[in-house]
Amino acid sequence: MARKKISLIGGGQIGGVLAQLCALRELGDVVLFDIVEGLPQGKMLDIAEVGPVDRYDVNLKGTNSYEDIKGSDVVIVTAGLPRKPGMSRDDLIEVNSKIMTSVAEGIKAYAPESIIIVISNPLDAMVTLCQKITGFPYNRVIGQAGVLDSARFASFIAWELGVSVKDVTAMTLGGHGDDMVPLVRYASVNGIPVTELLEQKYGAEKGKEVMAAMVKRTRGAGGEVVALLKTGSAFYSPASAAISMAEAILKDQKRVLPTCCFLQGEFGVNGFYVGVPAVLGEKGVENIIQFKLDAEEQAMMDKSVAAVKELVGSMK
Ligand code: TXD
Repeated sequence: MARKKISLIGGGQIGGVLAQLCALRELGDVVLFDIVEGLPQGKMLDIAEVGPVDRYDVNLKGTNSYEDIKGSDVVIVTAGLPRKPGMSRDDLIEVNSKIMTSVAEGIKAYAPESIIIVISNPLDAMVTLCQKITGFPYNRVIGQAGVLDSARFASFIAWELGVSVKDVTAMTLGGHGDDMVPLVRYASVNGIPVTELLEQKYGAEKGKEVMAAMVKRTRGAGGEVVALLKTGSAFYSPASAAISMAEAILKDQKRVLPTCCFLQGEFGVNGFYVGVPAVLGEKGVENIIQFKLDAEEQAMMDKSVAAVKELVGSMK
């Protein structure tokens, strides 16, 4: 069986980690594209040369030519500038829209059958623009934000309760912004509601305060890393998050993962990309999982969707 092919558009901080993770997991042959001469070629040579140690048999190629992405099954896009301290994700929209336009044109021309996972920020706007320019079906253009935001929420819960991260499930909905919706009611430790465990540990009121603090930290987690790094934003975590989505597609795993999908009525949203739980398989988004939100969750979701609509509306 022929190996799958993954192309990574953007060979910066996240792109380099994506390339190494693809190799380590032997997901397929990997092409790393960037506009900077030598950058993708150098990173791919570096990863390739340690193959005997990390024991992966995949072809790794760095390039400055879109020609090389031909035949890609999955394309992951990180091209774009990251935030600096004090910047919001939305501050990137103008410069990254220009970059995304050229990237989407390149993918449309050379990998018209691929499934695209967008990472570039502001995510909800960039995935919208990517789909518009490529004209690909909505199920083949998705965004990565929710897997990362949900992982952050789950980590904070695991650290607070002193349990393994392997046993916490937690999910966020909505946009990849300060209004994202960490779903408190559905957070669990092997099915046991986190709210119940917090109440046992702290009592009802304090338990609610501790949860509220974790929700707040989840919403601000990207900014917390940016403030510490000072030179850019998180890159290990978004790379791993995107790889979990790529792997679900490449191996047709039918994973249910929080995914920035184009909604056509789901959760009362029509015509916008928003983070929701989706079944990811060989066709990309194969189903969107819907479920009832309570009044408080619906209000938060509406607020987050309104922020997405405003952001997308601000794109020229
Ligand atoms: O989870 C998420 N969705 C977010 C995404 C989490 C963290 C960071 N998020 C965003 O990803 C971040 O705000 C940026 O918009 C992207 C990429 O972040 P990264 O940290 O990888 O940025 P770098 O290191 O600056 O890399 C960007 C690369 C760089 O090498 C540029 O030369 C390249 O993009 N670039 C281009 N590649 C192709 N085509 C064009 N036009 C282009 N312009 C720049």
